[in-house]
Amino acid sequence: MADDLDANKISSGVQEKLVPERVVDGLPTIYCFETCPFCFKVKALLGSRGIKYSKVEVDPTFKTQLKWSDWEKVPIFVDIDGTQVNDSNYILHYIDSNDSDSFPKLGEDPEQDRWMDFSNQILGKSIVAVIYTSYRTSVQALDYVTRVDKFSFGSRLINKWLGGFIMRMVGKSRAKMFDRQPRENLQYQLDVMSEAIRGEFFGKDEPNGADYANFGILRSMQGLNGFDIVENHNVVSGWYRRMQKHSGV
Ligand SMILES: N[C@@H](CCC(=O)N[C@@H](CS)C(=O)NCC(=O)O)C(=O)O
Repeated sequence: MADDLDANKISSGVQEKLVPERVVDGLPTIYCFETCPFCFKVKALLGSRGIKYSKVEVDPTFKTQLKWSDWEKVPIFVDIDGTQVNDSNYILHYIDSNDSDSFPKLGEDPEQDRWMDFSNQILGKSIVAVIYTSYRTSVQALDYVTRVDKFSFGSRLINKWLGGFIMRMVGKSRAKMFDRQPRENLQYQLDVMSEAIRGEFFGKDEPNGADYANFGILRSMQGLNGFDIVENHNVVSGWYRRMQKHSGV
């Protein structure tokens, strides 16, 4: 029972307990890693709505800046009244419903829900399989990540090599989830996804939750191994550019 209660405490979505002391400079605050795909989703939505926010960059090794939270992943969103929201797709819904309420809520539109799930369950895993497809590309990616994320100088080198090794293992396990080879699989998943981009966006004339969710995932790949697949895709490349313009991210 105590375990159940503990498990409930660290759930996705809006948390009961307010944490106003975690608001920085009186602005909505996002706790993130600079290169995290799930964080890009949230930054894209905030950017496209012109919402000013504070950003706390979490140190990926020790996650010191998250010690106050039972939820130990990024992103965490803290609204100006101290409302804590965990998990990227829930955060997108929370921000939208408090802003222009312009995309369907969770459970209102099965298509949007499906493609938001796709961003985490399929697309996120597909890009990992491509980025970390060999030791060379893994160390390259970790070199970038450890430069951009808030790694301490001392932990940079070890994270680059050890992280490169670990992520190569993760890449292998992600690749096993799919029948196709990593590059072909990503191309295939983009083909599948592009059938849902009806008009300019998933949300037709304006982006909805599925647009931010999938764009965020792909945005984290920019500059890394395999991004050429996105850039050269006949439908996704145009959509990606529209989302980038829309969000400024
Ligand atoms: N389902 C979560 C996944 C978040 C997630 O896995 N974030 C990673 C960073 S990209 C993380 O915080 N990893 C650290 C950890 O799990 O300890 C979401 O969509 O927000």
